[in-house]
Amino acid sequence: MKHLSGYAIIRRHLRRYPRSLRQHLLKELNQLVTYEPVIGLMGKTGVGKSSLCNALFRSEVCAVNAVEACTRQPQRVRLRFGNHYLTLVDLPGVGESIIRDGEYRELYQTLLPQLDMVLWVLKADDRAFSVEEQFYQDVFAPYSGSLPSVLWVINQVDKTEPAEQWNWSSSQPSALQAERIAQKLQSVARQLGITETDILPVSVRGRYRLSRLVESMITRLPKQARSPFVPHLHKRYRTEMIVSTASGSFGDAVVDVINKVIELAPLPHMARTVLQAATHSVARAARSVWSFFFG
Ligand SMILES: Nc1nc2c(ncn2[C@@H]2O[C@H](COP(=O)(O)OP(=O)(O)O)[C@@H](O)[C@H]2O)c(=O)[nH]1
Ligand SMILES: [Mg+2]
Repeated sequence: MKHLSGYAIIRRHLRRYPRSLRQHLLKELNQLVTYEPVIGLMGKTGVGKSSLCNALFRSEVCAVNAVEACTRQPQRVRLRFGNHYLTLVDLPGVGESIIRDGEYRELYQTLLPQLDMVLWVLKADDRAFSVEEQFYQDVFAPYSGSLPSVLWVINQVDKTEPAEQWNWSSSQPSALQAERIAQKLQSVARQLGITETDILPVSVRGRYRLSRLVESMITRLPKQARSPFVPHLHKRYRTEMIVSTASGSFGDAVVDVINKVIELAPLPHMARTVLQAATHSVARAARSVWSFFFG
């Protein structure tokens, strides 16, 4: 129902458009609204991937095809909220004791292009990340395509020594812990050859910097994936920043779609100019009905 009102408002803005063009536009718009983001999860067993997803997402988990035991195929979980879907792919390989040379390269060659982004989760109390480093160098670095954005998450920073100093009531590390977390970040960046801005220290159990994580995720997601990502978040993470980033990107995507459709349509020059001039009012309408679709 909510979606219908959103479409009704947009349809009204499109009433001067030629019929065929209007239908084409509504179809493209529907694709923007129903786009299903796909997020890859990397990280050894026990780092907290499942805990993190449970902390961020409110959606119910949909049934997925039963996965055979011992499969090397990625495990997929599909989340649904209303008409919105989000797929989480648990990526296999990292942390397995024996990785035969090149075993995963081919699999990732087909997997990586399907992903909108990758969350690569590490554990703060791990001393070194040689397994991750090796996997990253062997599988991600040789990938011949444009890599999806990778956001590195150092989870469980509440365990940073002296662990008893963690302040559970304010969800904050002590000054000493904070200093060591910053050092950890630097050493991870150095070891993996990545920039510190791509690494985020969090604690799922300590509810530490999860909002920051969600904000980093939304700016790393491709534009068309941002709005459909939002309905799956718990309410506390649907902040003003998240909503304005997502709705702004939705408006941009609508402008792109309108321009593309007008460009392709067989229209007299005059009509094209008139429609192009109206693009921004349609995009403004699209932004204003954002909450009908994604709120
Ligand atoms: N101390 C602490 N424990 C955590 C944190 N996040 C997850 N855990 C625990 O780590 C264990 C493994 O978590 P899980 O989500 O199953 O990891 P996964 O194998 O990566 O999916 C569980 O016992 C969690 O309760 C955290 O931030 N701090
Ligand atoms: Mg798990």
